[in-house]
Amino acid sequence: MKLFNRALVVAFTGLLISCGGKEEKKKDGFQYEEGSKKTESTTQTKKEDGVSEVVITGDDMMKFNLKEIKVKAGDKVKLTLKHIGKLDKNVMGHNFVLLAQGVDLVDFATKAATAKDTEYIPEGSENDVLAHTKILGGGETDIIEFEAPEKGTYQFLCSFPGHYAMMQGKFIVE
Ligand SMILES: [Cu+2]
Repeated sequence: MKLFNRALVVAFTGLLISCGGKEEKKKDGFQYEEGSKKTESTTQTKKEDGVSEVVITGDDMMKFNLKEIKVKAGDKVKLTLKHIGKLDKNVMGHNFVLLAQGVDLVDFATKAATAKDTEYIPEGSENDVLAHTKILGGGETDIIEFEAPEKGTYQFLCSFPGHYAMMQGKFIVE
């Protein structure tokens, strides 16, 4: 019985060590994904001369690869959205919408869902949206540049109808 317990402890420790090893690989904070593994991920930014570069992908499973994006205050943000799926934008369209602080994400997404003619950015929402890409279908990419807003935590989402529940995250300026 004692021996059995010991074996368990060893096995468990091994598990911890292997998990730790995996984390290690991400420590530069910049991980390239080519549709292989899914990430729960934290951030994908890189700083170069006052530019915070962000690459975020959306797929046919209605998912962004990032849940959290971090950029530096005062930087220009260069954000690339890639749709790595195959489905058409009328079926599985994705965009990236960064909301101003204090804007309710669900309220916004509900309004946006009926704004097909303006690519799901509701008319009159200029003050609610800090930045957004166009709607993309499978294989498409859009790149946008904007000034990082002031320090704080913001929310981002895909405003294609029904996607916000799965496709949202935090945009942190620090
Ligand atoms: Cu979407």
